[in-house]
Amino acid sequence: MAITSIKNLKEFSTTNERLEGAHLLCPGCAHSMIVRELMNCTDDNLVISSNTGCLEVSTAVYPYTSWDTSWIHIGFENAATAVTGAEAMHKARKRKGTLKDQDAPVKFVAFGGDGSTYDIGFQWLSGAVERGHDFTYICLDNENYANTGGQRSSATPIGSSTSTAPAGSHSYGEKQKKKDMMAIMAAHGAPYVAQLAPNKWKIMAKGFQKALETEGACFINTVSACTTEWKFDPKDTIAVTDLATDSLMFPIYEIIDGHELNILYRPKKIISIEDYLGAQGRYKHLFKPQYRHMIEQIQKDVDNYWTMLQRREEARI
Ligand SMILES: Cc1ncc(C[n+]2csc(CCOP(=O)(O)OP(=O)(O)O)c2C)c(N)n1
Ligand code: SF4
Ligand SMILES: [Mg+2]
Repeated sequence: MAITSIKNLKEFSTTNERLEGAHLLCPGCAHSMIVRELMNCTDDNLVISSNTGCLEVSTAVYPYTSWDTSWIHIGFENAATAVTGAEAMHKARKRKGTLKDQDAPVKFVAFGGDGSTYDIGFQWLSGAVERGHDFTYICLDNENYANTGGQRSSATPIGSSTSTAPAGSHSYGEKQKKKDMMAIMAAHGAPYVAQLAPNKWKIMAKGFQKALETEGACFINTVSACTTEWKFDPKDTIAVTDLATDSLMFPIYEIIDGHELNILYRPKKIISIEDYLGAQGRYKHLFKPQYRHMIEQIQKDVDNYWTMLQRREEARI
């Protein structure tokens, strides 16, 4: 694989412009940062699929497109299916010798939101990973169905207020805990699974490169801060993402071959979950006296998860 150098941010971020500006994502949306980072980390040809969601509707408004690469838009369920179909065809044509350039390196990548990844496209993603196609699936996890008005998904964290699980005088908002997609994908035996965040851009680029280099089905969950539904100022996207990684609400780690767990980022100073929640309007109600106990519960859950990750890393099982 032709890897782009990741020594210098300015150089890295301008080397390979394959997602053009003038798209219609909200100012401050992290989706485009993550997509651009993926495209900048390799010089290989890319075949990309995106299902319906904010990324797709905002980057392909007929007759325009922001995608300067092969790009397939497909139904909400099928980002994994579409790109793995292309991968299977490429493999077959390579075997038969019918490609125009037999040796041109090509990588296959699917982008899906959490609504499609954790819920509506889950079965298709599971099938594609189980079949072992050579592709990378990247979930843009903003913890809600943003494109259709901020409904809860199974990635929505407990205590968050959404349009279908609103907080009010009788409810603290979402009642279910977030689905552990990393564990589920690792349990498929995927050769490479990682959780990454755009504020830690070098770690993210290295993780993307590792996934692209690894043969087989790789899964990456990325934290994608959503200014509109998380309710913070668009200029604060990276600051809020810093709070997400440094409070360990989004720990950064990888799992190799379904079992070898490595923590990729250890905050110098772990900040309180209260600081992360307090920076976003979707958690505002938790600071009222009747719901403060939820902040303690969330902190406990985050602490327990971090302890589990550290034990698994140490155990080297
Ligand atoms: C089968 C199906 N169900 C529902 C929809 C409507 N729909 C389109 S985009 C969307 C929300 C997408 O949420 P997510 O996947 O999390 O991406 P985001 O917009 O948050 O980036 C929904 C529900 C659809 N297009 N197809
Ligand atoms: S609603 Fe959220 S995910 Fe959608 S474009 Fe705006 S900031 Fe991005
Ligand atoms: Mg979403």
